[in-house]
Amino acid sequence: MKSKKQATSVNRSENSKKIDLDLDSVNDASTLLTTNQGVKINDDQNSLKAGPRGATLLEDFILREKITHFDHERIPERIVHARGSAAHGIFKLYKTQSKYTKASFLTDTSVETPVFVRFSTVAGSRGSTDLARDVRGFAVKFYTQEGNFDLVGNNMPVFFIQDAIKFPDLVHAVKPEPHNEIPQAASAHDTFWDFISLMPESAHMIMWLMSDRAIPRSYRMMEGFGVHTFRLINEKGAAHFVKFHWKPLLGVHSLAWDEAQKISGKDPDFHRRDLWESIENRNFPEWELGLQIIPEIDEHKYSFDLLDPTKLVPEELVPVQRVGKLTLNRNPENFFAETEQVAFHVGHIVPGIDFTNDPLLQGRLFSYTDTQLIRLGGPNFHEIPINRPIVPVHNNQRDGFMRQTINKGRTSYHPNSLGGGCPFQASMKEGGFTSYAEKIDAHKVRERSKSFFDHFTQAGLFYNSQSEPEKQHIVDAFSFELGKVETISIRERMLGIISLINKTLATEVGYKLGLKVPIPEKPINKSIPADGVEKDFQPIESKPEIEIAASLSMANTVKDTIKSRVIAFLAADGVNEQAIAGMKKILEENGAKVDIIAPRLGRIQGAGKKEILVNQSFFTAASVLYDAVYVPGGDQHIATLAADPDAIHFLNEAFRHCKAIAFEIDSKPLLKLTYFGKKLTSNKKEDGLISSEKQQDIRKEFIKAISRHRFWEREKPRKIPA
Ligand code: HDD
Repeated sequence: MKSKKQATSVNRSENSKKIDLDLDSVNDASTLLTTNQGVKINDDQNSLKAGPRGATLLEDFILREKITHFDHERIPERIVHARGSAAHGIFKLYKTQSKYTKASFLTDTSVETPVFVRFSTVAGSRGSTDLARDVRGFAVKFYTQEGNFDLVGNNMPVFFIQDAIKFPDLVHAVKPEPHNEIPQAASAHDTFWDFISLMPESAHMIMWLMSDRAIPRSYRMMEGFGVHTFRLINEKGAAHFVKFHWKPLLGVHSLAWDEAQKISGKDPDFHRRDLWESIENRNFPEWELGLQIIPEIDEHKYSFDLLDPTKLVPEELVPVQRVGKLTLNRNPENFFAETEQVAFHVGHIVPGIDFTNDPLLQGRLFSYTDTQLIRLGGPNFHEIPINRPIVPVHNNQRDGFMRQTINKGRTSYHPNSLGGGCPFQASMKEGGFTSYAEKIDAHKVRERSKSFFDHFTQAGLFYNSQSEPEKQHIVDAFSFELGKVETISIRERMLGIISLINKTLATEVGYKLGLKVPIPEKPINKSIPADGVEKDFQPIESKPEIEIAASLSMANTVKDTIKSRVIAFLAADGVNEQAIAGMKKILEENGAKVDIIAPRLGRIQGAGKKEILVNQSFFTAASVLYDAVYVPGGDQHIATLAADPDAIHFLNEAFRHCKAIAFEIDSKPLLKLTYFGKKLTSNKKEDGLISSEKQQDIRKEFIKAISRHRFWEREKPRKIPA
């Protein structure tokens, strides 16, 4: 058998062409076609028939096997988070956390823990756009030396609901409406906002969903959150509360909503492609694992309840300690076998980590196994390669659909003597899992703690902590989403809820909807306390510890790198090739990628007669797929682009989406035709527009501008066409 990865030429039949095959895609050295039972197939062209013109015979096991397998190629997609992309990587700890936990991957700095990470949108189906306004799933499977630990989080630190019993309602409301299956991958419709406007506890999460966090630039530029409060347990059995965070080293960056909608048409795989290509180009995505540790004694210290998943712990109150690094360095070999079949579960924990009584978390502990049973067809999904732990599995579970393990011996029960007592229970010393012995002494009730009833304070904190452009984007998002709602009373009710979060926000959204802000309907929390008498609890208002949390605004994120940004160079015949070469070199040295975009593919000829390879044409590219634009000089090239409406549109759109644009002074005749060209004639400096006429070192200035990501202030006044 040839070694893996070795490329070879395989010539199978006399008249077949020689083709290069990567042996990874071939099951073994023999390339003969077989059935799934390994029987070699002699004829894959004709089914077995009673005579050349006769009926097909039921006996044809080869045909039946092939068709049956084909019929079952699709499995039920995930009910939520169906659209996802994933990658392999490693997690490396910086410093032992043994003070807080005994989990080996958080205590032993010599270990590299393999991981598999799946990012996703929530509402859309498998083939939907990556660019929906939506929460992003951020699920990490750590294959630790003590078994698998899954951190099944999102890119937002809070959730819509407080109790898992409402999850089916939430998902039914956000999915396409049941009568006509519209809209796909969008929350902008009546049933979603009907539900949300009646669920005041969703107020905080809705603010995140209406913020730019819901339209990330890249999976690589999102934060991740475990959302719930978990527990860390150390060797001595002492517990600390913990919130898990992922901090992207490239910073947290988003797109403009207009841009996201256009990308949905131009490249709906935008995030998937970005993740894939970054890894192929060895621009490995990186995050630091952050821990917010809270001593047990501080359980009731805050104005919010640590068990309430609609609340976050501001970093300003409890700093995030960065304890290790996650690097994604390998793309999956097979989308279905890995990305689709991976099964995450919040209940996959290892010794040293434990749950809290967060009622959303408690419900999730049931849901994730149950969903894999239907999705992956039975109880043996842990045997699928991507789900297998790297440590051995020994237990007395047997049989069931798709069982892979051939268990040997007579005993499948414990205790036994015939099997020598195997497998044995593991003592704590041997790493056996023991649950944290939390004291419980309570009545059995269907009730919610009153400490869960402040729904608006943190929603307001989030809004107050945003920069002006971020606030404006929230107004726009509400105006878009509620504008798509057909039932006026739902718009009005939601406007009432918004007014409880922030009055100015409600007035601005109301203006865009052409509605007066109503007196809000009193949101009511129904609850039946232990005495059995139904009571309505009014929302409470607690005094927040802080008025503004800088950590909640993306304006304060990392803005000092252009690593992996994609820059468009517009060019045509007669372009100044030195300008192209010089700018390209310095951008690439700083880690960016350059695409030369011209009116046609192939090669263009520079002013000095040098040939330049074109990467994209105006037919295949669009400004929304790029982070910044550069226009080199050259008279003939500028004249060609000035006569091309696609080139002008490209520039206008990049300007509208607040991107950095750099241009050489002789490109003026083209820029004069753009919307922003007028600004060039004035002496006023426009942030993010860099010209060799005004800036001394255009290359250095351009790099600085790209690393700022966007110049959102440019949206004022908001009258930019494109
Ligand atoms: Fe969930 C998938 C994250 C609440 C039930 N969830 C799923 C995935 C992520 C999350 C990232 C995709 C995993 C993957 O890539 O395969 N879910 C969350 C977060 C929640 C949350 C951060 C709140 C803090 N989920 C939640 C509740 C329930 C579920 C309350 C049910 C009671 N979630 C599911 C599920 C899914 C799922 C139906 C669908 C596919 C799957 O599990 O494997 O069981």
